[in-house]
Amino acid sequence: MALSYEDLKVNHPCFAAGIKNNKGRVHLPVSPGCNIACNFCRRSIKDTDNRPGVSREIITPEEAVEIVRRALALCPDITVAGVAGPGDALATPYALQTFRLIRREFSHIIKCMSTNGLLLPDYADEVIDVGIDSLTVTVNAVDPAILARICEGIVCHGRHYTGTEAAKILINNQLAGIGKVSRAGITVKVNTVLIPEINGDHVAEVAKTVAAHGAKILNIIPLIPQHRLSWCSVPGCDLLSRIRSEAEAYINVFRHCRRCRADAAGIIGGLDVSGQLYIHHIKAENTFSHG
Ligand code: CLF
Ligand code: SF4
Repeated sequence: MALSYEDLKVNHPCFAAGIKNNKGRVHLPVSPGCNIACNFCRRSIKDTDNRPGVSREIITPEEAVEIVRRALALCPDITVAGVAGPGDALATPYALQTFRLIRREFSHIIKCMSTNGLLLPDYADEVIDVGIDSLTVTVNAVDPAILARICEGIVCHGRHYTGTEAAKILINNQLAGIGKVSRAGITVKVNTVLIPEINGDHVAEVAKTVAAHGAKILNIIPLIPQHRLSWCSVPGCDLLSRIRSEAEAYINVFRHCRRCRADAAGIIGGLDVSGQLYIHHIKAENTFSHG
């Protein structure tokens, strides 16, 4: 049985609407590939950038079990094992394989997964079956004309779609998937990347729509302008605060997001043990995480 939203508020660092709870998380970068093309996404393997989509390395599900063991020894306040990229958790089978192994070894840890939701209707039964406690779906618009400006295209069941055709499929699948896992008792968080020039006036509509489909909490993440959206502006504190307040009319709002890397580990905004866990490769910058 998945943990209740009330339990997650106390024990999961990203589900505490209001006061921070100072619990930790370890991200397991097991998901290299993606099946959609967000215009702001720039994934990379490096150790410098602090943003989603960046990881020092990609690990196997078996290696992930060992990483969780070491993370708990380094930071006993870690309560959550999460998969947040660097690609999409459902585009490859490794995230679900990882959670099956973790459930066997660490019965107490909260299992958290983040996805773009394209394949959620296909995999909802498996998500429920592996015992995911908290699921994040990134929904950047619920209007196909707006989403088509944020996401260039998708690949679904072997076919490539672009424009509003792609956006309609993605929105339908996200909302159907959110409904299905919510009805099974899994707490759903929605992440929305706030892009002032594109979806700034649309976030309240996203909040209203995802709440109606069962999502419990919304995390509005300010855009890091890069890749094909490098022309957009960084949302200011006033705008972010106003839009979070508007959304709060429909759904709980999470305000402590730190736009974690795909290999983040430790306390959000506090003790960081990721450098001691993921030491294999390259040097890097700060990027996008799915959390
Ligand atoms: Fe990781 Fe995301 Fe789970 Fe949290 S992060 S998969 S829900 S355990 Fe948290 Fe980081 Fe923000 Fe994500 S602060 S980027 S919301
Ligand atoms: Fe895929 Fe996430 Fe990048 Fe979008 S932001 S293209 S869903 S990895």
